Amino acid sequence: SQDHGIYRQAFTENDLQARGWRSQKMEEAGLHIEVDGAANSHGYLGDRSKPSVVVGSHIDSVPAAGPLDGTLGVLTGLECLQRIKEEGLELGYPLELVSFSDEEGRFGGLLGSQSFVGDINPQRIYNSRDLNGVSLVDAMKACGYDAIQALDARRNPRSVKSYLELHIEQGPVLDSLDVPIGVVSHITGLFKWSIRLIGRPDHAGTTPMPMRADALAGLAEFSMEIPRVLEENGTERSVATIGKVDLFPGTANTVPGKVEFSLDCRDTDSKILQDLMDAFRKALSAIARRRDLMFEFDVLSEVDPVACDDSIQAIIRKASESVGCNHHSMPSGAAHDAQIVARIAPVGMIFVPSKAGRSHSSAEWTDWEDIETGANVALQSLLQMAEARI
Ligand code: HGY
Ligand code: MN
Ligand code: MN
Repeated sequence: SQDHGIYRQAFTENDLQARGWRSQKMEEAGLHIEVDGAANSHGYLGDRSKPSVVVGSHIDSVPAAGPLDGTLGVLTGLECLQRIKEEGLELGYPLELVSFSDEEGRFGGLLGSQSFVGDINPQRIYNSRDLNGVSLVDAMKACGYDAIQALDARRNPRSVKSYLELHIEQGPVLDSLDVPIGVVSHITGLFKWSIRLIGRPDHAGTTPMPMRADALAGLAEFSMEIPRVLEENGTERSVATIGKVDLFPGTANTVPGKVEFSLDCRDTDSKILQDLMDAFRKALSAIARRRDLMFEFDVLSEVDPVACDDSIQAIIRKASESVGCNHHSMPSGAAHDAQIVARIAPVGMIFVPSKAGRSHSSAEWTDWEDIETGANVALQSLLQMAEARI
């Protein structure tokens, strides 16, 4: 693409191709492969009569993405299992690589891991549509999957011992500290809404300003309210983003009768998130009243913040020291499959630095030696978590 970004959104042709390549690499690594009803791909190593130590992430991307978000965790996980198999190491617990479907939220968000923990229902499956109106059912069907089977992807919690995810930081902290390993303490919560402000389409030339019900003017005012709402109800970690806007009818000489836009809001504290939801709803209703607009919104995703497991954090710190590198404890401002898996098992996350903190952009980059360090820390951590006999 001309922006040099990657377009591997869930259940697109690009995703399907990447899935094929990934399965081939998992086969070559000698893993036993299974694909569940949510099209999560699993690669097993060891005696499955015991609960698995799972290592995972996702290969689907946002539009115009970089090369590493998600994919780095799946491929370093694959590399670790391949090495462990080649060395013939004896494992106390089986290892399981999982590549989750639609982490990025073409259809709401974290679909694969939510299916894995049994957190989805037929209504979510049948109602999910992407921002262009394509249904999850149709998109999965085009890739050869039957969406309703996602209900069968639910794992017996007793079959998962623990979970580890290596991921790029996607922020500037490690790069600015020049520290190669982040030990994630907790993962942010979020809510994602699709909001509609509905006014009245009118002639741009004949309608006097005070008589307009201009939906875009309402959005502009709401966007300017965000800093105040965060200041009054949030913390220094709170963030809110309007990432996508559609105007209707979208012509130069018509007053916009309707706008549809996304709101993504995050914080690591559930109570704060609740306060921010209430405050944004109040702001929207005040603007709608003042401007003779109607407003409605759909909740696309609500994800609780989670704390990572202390003992896995300690394992990651020890693994970093065993490979002779510094580490830094930090929260994650991005959402991850790990926070969903945390509902059924203890989880840990390893961050590697993102150059200048860039991500969800073709500027996303991590130096090779940082990738190698991260993979080695993941390998040592997995050996500890699976109680390998070395
Ligand atoms: O939006 C996120 O935090 C993640 O990249 N899906
Ligand atoms: Mn990701
Ligand atoms: Mn992402």
